[in-house]
Amino acid sequence: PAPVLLSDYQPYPFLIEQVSLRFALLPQATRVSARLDLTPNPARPGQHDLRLDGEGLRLLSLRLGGTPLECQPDATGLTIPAALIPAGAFTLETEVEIAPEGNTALEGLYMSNGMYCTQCEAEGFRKITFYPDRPDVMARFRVRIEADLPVLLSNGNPVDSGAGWAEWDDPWPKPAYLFALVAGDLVAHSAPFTTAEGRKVALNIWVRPGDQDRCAYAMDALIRSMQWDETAYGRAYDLDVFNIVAVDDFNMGAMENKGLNIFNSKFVLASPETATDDDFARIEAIIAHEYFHNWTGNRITCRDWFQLCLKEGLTVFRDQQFSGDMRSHAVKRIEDVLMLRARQFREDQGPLAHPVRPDSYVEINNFYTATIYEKGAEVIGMLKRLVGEDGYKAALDLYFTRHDGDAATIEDWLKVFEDATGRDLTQFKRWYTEAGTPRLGVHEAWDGAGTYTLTFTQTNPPTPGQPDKGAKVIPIAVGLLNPNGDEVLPTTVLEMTQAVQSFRFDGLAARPVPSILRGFSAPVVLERDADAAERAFLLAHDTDPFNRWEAGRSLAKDVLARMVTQGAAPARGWLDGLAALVCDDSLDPAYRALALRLPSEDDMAATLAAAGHVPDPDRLHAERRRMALALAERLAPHLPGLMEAMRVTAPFAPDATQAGQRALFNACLQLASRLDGGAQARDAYARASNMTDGLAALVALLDLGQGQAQLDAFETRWRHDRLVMDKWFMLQILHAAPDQTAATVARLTARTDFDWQNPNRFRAVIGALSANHAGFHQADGSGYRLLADWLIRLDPKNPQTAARMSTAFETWRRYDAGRQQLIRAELSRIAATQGLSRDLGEMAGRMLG
Ligand code: HT7
Ligand code: ZN
Repeated sequence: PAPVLLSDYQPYPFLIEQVSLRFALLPQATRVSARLDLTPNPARPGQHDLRLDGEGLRLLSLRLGGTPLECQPDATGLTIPAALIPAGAFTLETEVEIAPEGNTALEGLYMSNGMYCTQCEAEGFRKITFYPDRPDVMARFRVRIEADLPVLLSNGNPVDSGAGWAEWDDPWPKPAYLFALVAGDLVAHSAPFTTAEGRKVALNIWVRPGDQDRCAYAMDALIRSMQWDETAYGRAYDLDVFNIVAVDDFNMGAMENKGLNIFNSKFVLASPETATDDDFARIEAIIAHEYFHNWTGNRITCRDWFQLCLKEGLTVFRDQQFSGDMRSHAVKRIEDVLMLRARQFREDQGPLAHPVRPDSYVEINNFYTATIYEKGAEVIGMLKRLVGEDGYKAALDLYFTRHDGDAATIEDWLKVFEDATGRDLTQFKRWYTEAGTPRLGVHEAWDGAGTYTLTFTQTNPPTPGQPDKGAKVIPIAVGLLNPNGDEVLPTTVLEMTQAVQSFRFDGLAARPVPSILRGFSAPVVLERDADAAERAFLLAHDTDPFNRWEAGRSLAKDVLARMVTQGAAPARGWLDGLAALVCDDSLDPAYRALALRLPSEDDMAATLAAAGHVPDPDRLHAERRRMALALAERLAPHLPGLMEAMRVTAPFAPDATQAGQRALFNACLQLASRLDGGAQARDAYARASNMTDGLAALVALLDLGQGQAQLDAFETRWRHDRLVMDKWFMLQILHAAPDQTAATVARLTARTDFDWQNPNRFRAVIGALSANHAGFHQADGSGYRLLADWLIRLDPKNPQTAARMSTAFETWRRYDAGRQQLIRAELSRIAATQGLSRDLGEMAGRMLG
């Protein structure tokens, strides 16, 4: 298929004043009647055909201005010739039939456990009715739902209802991708909320009967999100109801439909027995993210899908700020950077690299990526660092007043910053238009007489379709420490705009130790050949918590790299430095737990490849285990005391304090298990009263090649709980020995409860296969073959999920010729599959290059 190009954008020739929809819901034959009130769009003068998108719709009737019209749709929509269209305002009425029960792609109107639900972003509305399915067409929607079901929901405010029907009206014009409908046998967990403007809002979380006692945390997170957006951004909610529905079959995390958010049940339902601390934190973040979209995405939406980062980057940035405020900014920043490096840097370094604002796509669903979301958020973080708190606030206030009700662009976004702060952002815009992770080299000079100079060199590597790039604006936050560890220059943001640029610091008493890129002030790879002593010094003294952690991290990566490439022993300096940090009671336990986390095998493979080595996954796996053992031995004298101090005795609370204590306790348990043959982990599993502790103990056992009895007990207890069983499936694969991974997947996929058409179950199993680095990359190609087999099987049912999961292959260039050939063969086999979807076809094609 031909790509869609940003440069081809033209406004839609018609405006839609009002949409009236009527749904008569039946699993095999739902009738959708639509009435569109149209007028010509003054932004596109002249006579135009009326083109409506529509896919898989059986057209039953069509009327233009009340008169029946004979007009046959094609495979992608319906065209009404310009000659038939009256001047001025007119109406178009259609009636179509669709079959939600057979919709396994989970786009458009589909069914999940007897419940009707919708997913319209990005282009799902065209599977519901004929419509201009593009985000710049914004209209008011009125919806009538008819079904023999107790709960009938749509966007906006409820108007009226009776037995078997309900009507909804959304006063806010919106694009079709924000349309939603839910109908089912549901129960609500409800709470009232009054906005700062005095509006009384009914909050409801709708779930299947029996799940209502697992909604309290999501509701609490929603209320905190609503309050936070009022105080942090001055944004209040704008309808009388806010509904959230939990759905078991869902392609992504959640969807911000106006007034009717639809969530993957995994990101709503939680109790201490069923959800881990990480689950609670993720629920909080996703509830906040979807709620924040009400302003950044819904009130101000995107002109076209190339502008996706306008809403996603900004909303991720806002949810990151929120989570930092709710928990710990330092821990949140480290977690966000770990994720950015694991997912976005990996994307930027491979065949799928694309700019934060791409300029072409084949299938838009393939562009809901870490680059759009996470790098999109980083770019906003840089803007904020450059213009300061006040400039950021002024720009955001201007954005909301100037663009409320608009379908906006990245140019609009940058213009509000320019207008609010007087800055020229022409060069900064390259962050949006150029792909790739800049590499930042550092050279230091000390003149012996008080002047210290840092010279930075940026290189912007080529990416697919973008061989040459200009210099970027890079905010480099720097601090200087003197040799006794005192800070002589507090954090200062240097603004790099040239390819090579020097910054001078005068009046220093001694040669300082630099702390560069504090808080990870820009999404770049810092290439600094600091020696181990300097890193150990920063690990002990840096006042910037991110860079302190980063010093330990880079030390650990150096140590592991030397173990892998030179057969070195785990370095004493790293072990001692880490031990001192972990035993420092003045530090947040969550932070200490993060410091104990070893670099992942995937991260190490990327690092080794960037340094010119060919990573050997088996060796990496073995050396990482040896590293963990050395750490366990070094910390052995401290582990009992640490575990005692971190033991939570109070009743379970999913807050940051308790979660931090559990994280450090369980990190220590993990290490202790390497020394005691699993005795403490067995005991911890037997005593665990919450999922966090239970799973941590189970993982410790699985890593020792034990835990079968515990897995069996777990299964017996949770076999009827889908979400909990997803964890059971996933853990066994994630922690399988490399040569056992494919066999474990084969055993688990043969079970009758491997419901592969449920995206959560599919991701739990097949996603875990590719996340087990050494297992996936077995030299015999068994991991690659298994993944390809399952993608080919899933694709006809659910192309979106199949395409997303194919990204496991994106790193193929890192590995040896044998593995490269095996992966390419699997990608070619996928690409050659008859009837392959546009989604998976595009991904396979791009990865093959
Ligand atoms: N805006 C949403 C992105 C999305 C999506 C969600 C669920 C299923 C399919 C989807 N396609 C795109 C979610 C978000 O970013 O908040
Ligand atoms: Zn989003």
